[in-house]
Amino acid sequence: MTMKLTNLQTTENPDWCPGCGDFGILMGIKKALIALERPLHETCIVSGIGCSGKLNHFVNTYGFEGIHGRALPLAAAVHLANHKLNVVAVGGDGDGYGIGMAHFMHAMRRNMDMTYIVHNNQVYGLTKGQYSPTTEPGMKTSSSPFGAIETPVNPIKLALASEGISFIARGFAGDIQFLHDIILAGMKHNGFALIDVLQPCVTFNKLNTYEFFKSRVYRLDEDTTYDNTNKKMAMERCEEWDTRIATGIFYQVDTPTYEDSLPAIAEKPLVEHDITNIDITPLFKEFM
Ligand SMILES: Cc1ncc(C[n+]2csc(CCOP(=O)(O)OP(=O)(O)O)c2C)c(N)n1
Ligand code: SF4
Repeated sequence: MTMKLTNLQTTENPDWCPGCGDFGILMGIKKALIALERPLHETCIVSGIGCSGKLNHFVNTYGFEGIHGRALPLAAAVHLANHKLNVVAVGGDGDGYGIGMAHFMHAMRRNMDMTYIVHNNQVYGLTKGQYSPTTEPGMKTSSSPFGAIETPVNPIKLALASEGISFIARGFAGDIQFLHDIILAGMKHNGFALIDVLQPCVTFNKLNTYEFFKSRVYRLDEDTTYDNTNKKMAMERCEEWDTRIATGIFYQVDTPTYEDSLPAIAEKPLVEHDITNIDITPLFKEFM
């Protein structure tokens, strides 16, 4: 039986502001899950804290809302316990590129098979619009009343500079069909897939609006000269911002994953190991 959007509905309804880009990301994820054609109990969506962090309440899969900045280590734990699952981590730019930055760097170099979707609205949404690591210089927010003075993080550039990561993409919450294609490709990819999503925060970011992005975004897959195995080309495209902004898969390669080198899970996932005859009392004695 083909899955429908109604199968993904939960008893909770989003309390995001009307028009928030999070709705587009939610729909992109739901459509990708339908196209993936895997039973819903095989997906786990792990989140941090933020407006974005509530997303897993609204999708009828397994889910875990963790703590701010810690979506990736939690997702890694879920994945290592059962690496056959479709593990998706979600969070904001504050969550992933600020407080969770160290986890982001290490997750990329480990290349575990999971998908990381960042709702990049360039502000801290939930806590009322303070500037974030991706806020544009000069933007006035409650915590930068004279304009943000820091150089913003370019997540795509940072990912390209990291060794290990094998899938790097950018989507736009205002182009749900293409976002769905990118998310589906990320879920199908064997390795760590970063999907940075341009997500308008209609309440606190009056600069990076739908109009701002609509007049700039273009799709890399419509450019026949673009080669997404070429890092140098990707580096050039991710520098664009002022007049045009690339969306799509910047970089994708097939490289070994972290779990490929773990003998303990070579035969079957950790959760399927028989632990009935394992005595952990000596371990307790050692540590307690
Ligand atoms: C350790 C910790 N520090 C700070 C907070 C307060 N806090 C909650 S969400 C948030 C930022 C939210 O911004 P972002 O991660 O970009 O997500 P968004 O709400 O924009 O989706 C902060 C600072 C917290 N919950 N825990
Ligand atoms: S504050 Fe911004 S990010 Fe949060 S729900 Fe409202 S529009 Fe969306």
